[in-house]
Amino acid sequence: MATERTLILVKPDAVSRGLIGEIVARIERRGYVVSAMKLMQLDGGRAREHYAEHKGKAFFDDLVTFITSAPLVALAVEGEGAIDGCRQLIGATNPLDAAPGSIRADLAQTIGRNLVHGSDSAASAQRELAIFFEDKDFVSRRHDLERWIKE
Ligand code: DAT
Ligand code: MG
Repeated sequence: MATERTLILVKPDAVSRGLIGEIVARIERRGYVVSAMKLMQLDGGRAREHYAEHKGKAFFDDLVTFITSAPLVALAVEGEGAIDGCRQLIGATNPLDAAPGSIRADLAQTIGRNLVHGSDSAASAQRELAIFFEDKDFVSRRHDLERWIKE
């Protein structure tokens, strides 16, 4: 296991529903730390880049329209195994398949409005973080992580 950095998006539906705090709180309660955070409205170009793996799928255009429709919050989140750990906190893509206690099971109803994005691998995290953040946007949370994690 190693400290990892992942991209989390509090998507427009979650921002609109006033769930920024609820979602960030769940991530922080797990012990992960936020090392960059931006409230922004995504442009189409960056949306298509972010969701490039889904290009050509039936839901792609709706996905891009939705993710650019209103503000979202992009976060860089760090911790031991944070990539898979955040996916676990978020839950399965379809809220009806998500484990009880996960964000999507507790707070969402449909796959098209499932509130949160989390990178699914180290390669995805690196690629996606670069779409939302520059190197200068990150702060060091190393001391906080070292204080709270023990193998
Ligand atoms: P995840 O967000 O769990 O990584 P994904 O990468 O497969 O899921 O898809 C990205 C987003 O696209 C997902 O959060 C919601 C939307 N989506 C995926 N499959 C869909 C479908 N069958 N119908 C409508 N939207 C879908
Ligand atoms: Mg995905």
